Amino acid sequence: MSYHEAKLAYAKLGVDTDEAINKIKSVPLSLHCWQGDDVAGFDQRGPLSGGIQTTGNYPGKATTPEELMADLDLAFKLIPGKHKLNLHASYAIFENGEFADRDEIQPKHFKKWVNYAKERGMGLDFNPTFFSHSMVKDGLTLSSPDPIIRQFWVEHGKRCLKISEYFAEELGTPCVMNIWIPDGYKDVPADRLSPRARFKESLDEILSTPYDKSKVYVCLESKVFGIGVESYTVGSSEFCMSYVSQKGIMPLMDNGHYHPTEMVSDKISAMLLFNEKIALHITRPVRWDSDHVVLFDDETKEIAKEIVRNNALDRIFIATDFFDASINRISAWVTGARNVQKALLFAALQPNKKLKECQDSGDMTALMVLQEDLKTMPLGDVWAEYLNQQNISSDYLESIRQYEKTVLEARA
Ligand code: RNT
Ligand code: ZN
Repeated sequence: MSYHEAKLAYAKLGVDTDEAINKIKSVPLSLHCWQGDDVAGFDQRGPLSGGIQTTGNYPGKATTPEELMADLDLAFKLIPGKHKLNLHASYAIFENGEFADRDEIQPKHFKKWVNYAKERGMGLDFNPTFFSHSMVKDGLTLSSPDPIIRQFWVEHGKRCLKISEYFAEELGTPCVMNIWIPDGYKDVPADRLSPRARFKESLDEILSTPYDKSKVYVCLESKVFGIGVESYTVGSSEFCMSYVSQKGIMPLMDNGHYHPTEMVSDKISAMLLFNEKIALHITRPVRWDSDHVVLFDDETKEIAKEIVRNNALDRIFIATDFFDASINRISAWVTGARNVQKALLFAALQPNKKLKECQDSGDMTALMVLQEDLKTMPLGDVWAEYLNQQNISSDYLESIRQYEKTVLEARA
């Protein structure tokens, strides 16, 4: 089918394909830097910790800032649209033998990233890194009973607020700063209250740092469990939801962070009624929070539908969060990000008014028939047209293979 025919087919349902393309073409995604190097970062050499895991050993992973930047460039080139880059504090860049620990990092350690972003006209988002570090004691950071540990991480959080503000000021785009801590227990704890009370106090302390709320949007990411942290997670959903609403900061929902039958797509509408803005980590949990590359699957589509049909594109910060070390990492970025975009386009192509009328008139029969029909509508042709308009080829494997041969394979 051609775009013209697809346009006619959608028009029969009352859907304008040009309008749909226009709606999604300027939606910025926050692309996570950590797919490029298996969440290693540049500030320490220890293993990845905190209950998250990368598996695989695909050759050519980025091990220096220059390599990561080059890989990101290719990914951004192959992803349509204009996006933000999402950095973790562990990606600080130290020069001339200098080093600053997490409780000492400063904006200057991210100057190269700011330059990178400036040169490409993109914004930056940020994340304090509360994992993969020797000051994580017994798996705990902000909730540790040890005041020295807690203080170290509170200071880290405060410094990250300053760095986020620096990003926003330098780039003229607000910076979303997401707080996620890995704290929890492998086995049944004796006291579930005190760690949460300490987490709350630590967060209060971090947020007592003055920062410009119009420039930095702080959010808090909840989680149900992690590897080695199966029985108890300090930053549970209830904790985080309650905390953000009390403090007027943003909730962040990662769709790998709930029980497998619980769906983030179903939570979005509820959160929109009580929060001006919300943030998402789009990932693909396979049986657990495995952070597989995002596919064009049912839940990704359902999440996109909730964003688009509730007119929430400007109220929801969409970030990607996955890390697969078993395939070409640039391809992982591009596949995952394109699938989020494709899902948004799919959502923008729904005859939402018609569907809603079926629901409101109680005609669930027609609703089911129509929803099933929509699954085989010519989305692919509209997607191809969108890529075409953006001057982007639908085939990205070739360019990635080329880069793999010339650049990745040359890396030791
Ligand atoms: C972990 C969280 C968190 C991390 C990143 C690296 O389960 O999803 O968002 O993936 O901060
Ligand atoms: Zn996440």
